[in-house]
Amino acid sequence: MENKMFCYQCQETAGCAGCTQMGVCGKKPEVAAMQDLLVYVTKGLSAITTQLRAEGKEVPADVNHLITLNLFITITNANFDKEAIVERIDMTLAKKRKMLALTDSTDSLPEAARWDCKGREGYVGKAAQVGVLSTKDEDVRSLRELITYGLKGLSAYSKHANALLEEDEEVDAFLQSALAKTQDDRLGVEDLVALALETGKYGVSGMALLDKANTSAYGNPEMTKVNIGVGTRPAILVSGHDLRDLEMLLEQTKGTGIDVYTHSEMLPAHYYPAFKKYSHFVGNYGNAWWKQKEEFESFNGPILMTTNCIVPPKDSYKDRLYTTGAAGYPGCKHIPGKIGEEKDFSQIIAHARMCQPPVELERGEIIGGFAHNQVMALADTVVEAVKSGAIKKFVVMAGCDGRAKSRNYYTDFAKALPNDTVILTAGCAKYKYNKLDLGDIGGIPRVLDAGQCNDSYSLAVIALKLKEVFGLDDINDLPIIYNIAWYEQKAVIVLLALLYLGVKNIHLGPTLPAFLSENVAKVLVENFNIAGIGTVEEDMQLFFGEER
Ligand code: SF4
Ligand code: SF3
Repeated sequence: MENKMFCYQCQETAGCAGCTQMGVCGKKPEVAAMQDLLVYVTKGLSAITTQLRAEGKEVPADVNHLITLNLFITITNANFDKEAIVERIDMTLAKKRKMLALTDSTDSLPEAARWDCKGREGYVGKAAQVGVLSTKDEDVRSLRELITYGLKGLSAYSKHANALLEEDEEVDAFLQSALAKTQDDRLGVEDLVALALETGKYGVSGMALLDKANTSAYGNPEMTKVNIGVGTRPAILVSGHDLRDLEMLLEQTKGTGIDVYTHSEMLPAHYYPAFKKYSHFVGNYGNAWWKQKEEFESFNGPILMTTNCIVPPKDSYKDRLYTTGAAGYPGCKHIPGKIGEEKDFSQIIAHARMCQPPVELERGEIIGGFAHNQVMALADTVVEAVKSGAIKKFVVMAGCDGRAKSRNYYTDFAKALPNDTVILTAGCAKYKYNKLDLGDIGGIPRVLDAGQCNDSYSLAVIALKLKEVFGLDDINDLPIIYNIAWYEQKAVIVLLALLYLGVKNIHLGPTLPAFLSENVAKVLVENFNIAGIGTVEEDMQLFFGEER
């Protein structure tokens, strides 16, 4: 069958090879085409800004923001709205024209930088020529996409930091130069492997920037019990990763009689001191993103998606689904607002007033808030527990959740872990085991949730601190196992960041990325000993063989 599209950027890609007729995520071929073109023109603009920097000229912050938001929009499950994507292409071409006029010479710029189209008529034709498969060499294609996906994740994290008025020009300059390099046919496999690792370095900087932005705005996450039951008032559900959006909504709902709940990746907002002052910030409703069809239905009130992951909504609640920022869905209301602007959520609040309160799914509490600052505060207890042998191993199980049945592995793996192990987690992967009541070791919970996927940064900080405390030369000598679940491109930047920090022996599942060619996978295996997962039984034997 002829390809109607080609996308293999996420773990659920069709047949572990590529979505060619329609996305497993629900992305339609015409949306995929416009995403391909948006990435292409963004790479073109990045080549121009990279040259401008080389010529000693300044690149305005709004151009940096345009580039990061463009990439963020193309992340899995972020934006399904073709019209919104086409508008971004229009804006990017307009900006590209302006920036191009500022360069001294256009001779060394790639085609993507020079391509232009005044009307929209040429978009479809061009999109068909610039997709993933336009790079013919399989290994070069694999590395270009690995880097591009890492940069998409980095863009998402940068965008959240920018929303809190934190900038890192070095990160933006690298991001744009790396995007430009994915258009440079002179770069071969070796150069691109080095660039992938350098992307990991900036992944650490990007996550550090966001950590600084979040903690300076809202305080350091602290050990917190989060209610998973419901109240009696009508409410708004907030999902995604953008804490600034949540803050604005909490302020605007104060005293209105409307409650606010988190869903999926917004759960960690409860760990920040600044959000605890809102008595109408009731708790977390439901589980990870892929359960939203049932959970948004029973929530009854409006839902605000601040980022990915959106599942194409059922008609029964589509009119209650609102998007903002990078998120979008055709037919769903989008709340606008630029960096530094106050968004107006009054429509959502008015909508909530007409709705029934949420239906109870469960009762009780879950515990979290173990980002670097909180863990450092407990460092003495943790180190003592390791020295005494009460804690034998830490298992990093960060990353993503997803709908594939094979992900039940992570629940079974968590259940099968020896009682003297502690899980370190971040991202929506936690929903596979955060309600299992795995108990504690001398008061230290056996599941330590640092927060969102970007808070994997905290896990790296904790590992580096432990290395120092135990006087080790190599981070790989720590009693830490890495068994990471991935789904979308934010997990790619987290992975590249860990590789940059020198972490070896990472197990990645439930399947290895389809975008890794055989040779590129081999490079990762040879240099970093990356591996997939086996059965729970096999992996228990592998990790704990003699100790069990
Ligand atoms: Fe397929 Fe994933 Fe791409 Fe969606 S994002 S089209 S599921 S590979
Ligand atoms: Fe989840 Fe999409 Fe990746 Fe931020 S919300 S971790 S999957």
